[in-house]
Amino acid sequence: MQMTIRWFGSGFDVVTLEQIRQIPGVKGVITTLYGKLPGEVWQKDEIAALKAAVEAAGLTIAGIESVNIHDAIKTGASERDAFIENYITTLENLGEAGINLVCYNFMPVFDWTRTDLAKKRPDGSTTMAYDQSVIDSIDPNDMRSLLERQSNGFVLAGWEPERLAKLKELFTLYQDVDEAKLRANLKYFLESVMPVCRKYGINMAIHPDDPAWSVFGLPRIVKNEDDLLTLLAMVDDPRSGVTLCTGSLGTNPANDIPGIIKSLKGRIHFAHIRNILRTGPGRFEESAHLASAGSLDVFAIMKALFDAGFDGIIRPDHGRNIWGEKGMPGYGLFDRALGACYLTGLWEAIERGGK
Ligand code: DNO
Repeated sequence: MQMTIRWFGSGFDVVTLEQIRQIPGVKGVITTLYGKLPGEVWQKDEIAALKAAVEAAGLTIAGIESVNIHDAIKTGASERDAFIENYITTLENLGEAGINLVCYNFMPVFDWTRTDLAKKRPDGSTTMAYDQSVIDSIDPNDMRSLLERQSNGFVLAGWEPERLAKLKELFTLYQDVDEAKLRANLKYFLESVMPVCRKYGINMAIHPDDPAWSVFGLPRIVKNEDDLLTLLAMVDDPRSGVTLCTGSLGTNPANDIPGIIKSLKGRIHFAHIRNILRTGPGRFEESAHLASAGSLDVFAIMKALFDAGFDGIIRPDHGRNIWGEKGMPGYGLFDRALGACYLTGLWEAIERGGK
């Protein structure tokens, strides 16, 4: 198991590599070229500069989150082959640089969705929360302004303003895309990129839908164990795997995460571990990582990973905003550092306990 922290890059992240390096047990970062739009090629010199910055701080790049996928690929539009070519070139350039983990998602229009980015908790911290009744009562075109008002001036991961400026157009693009079509488009994409992944040993790790149900009537195909097993069988190559995101899958109480870990054995390339507190049907808020702080049994999750022989990359996921930090919602330093230590501690105890 390798513990990492997500870092958005100089100029985008207010958390520094120097701070990350001082978190016990963390030797690598999960990073990205944050300014890139889906569909653009990541050039070799840009990747080299990112790598040099991380390595100069005494860390390594453990993987990329995300190389985002252009909507033409997700919708199967006629320009998709050109964008897939670009994606392959990006993978080649990453592979040449020795980077071999790429997290991506296949969510239509919106990436992860929240309705409140700074919900006050009883202990005075703030956290991100979701309430389906808010989504049901607003026009999807208002989502952008709802989140931008609360984002402390940061661009949220996967919420590129350039794309969201064209929301109406995006919804039109997806109007004939149902789950079956989205799945077929994912298959087409994965089959196209597998040869380059095999060549460079790159693991593709799809991120589950967050929340794990349809939002604004859009199709969702990575919501539960059946979806995950279907997509793994559909392109049955060990290079095509999963990002086990507990906070996403855990939004649906029917998802038994330790059970899912067991059945995905060997195909989990990356794990995002965090806890959430379910506060009612279709409602949840992000809690501290501790098992006792939320609805997910984080100990049982780590134990299931250990028992499945997981030896991949983990990161703590969203943190609450604590100690007055002015951070990107979900991605401040303090609570994620606490999360990393807790998860590393659990792992150490499980590993030693087993001996
Ligand atoms: C949010 C993240 C997502 C995730 C992408 C993966 O915090 O979990 O933006 O990175 O869905 O492509």
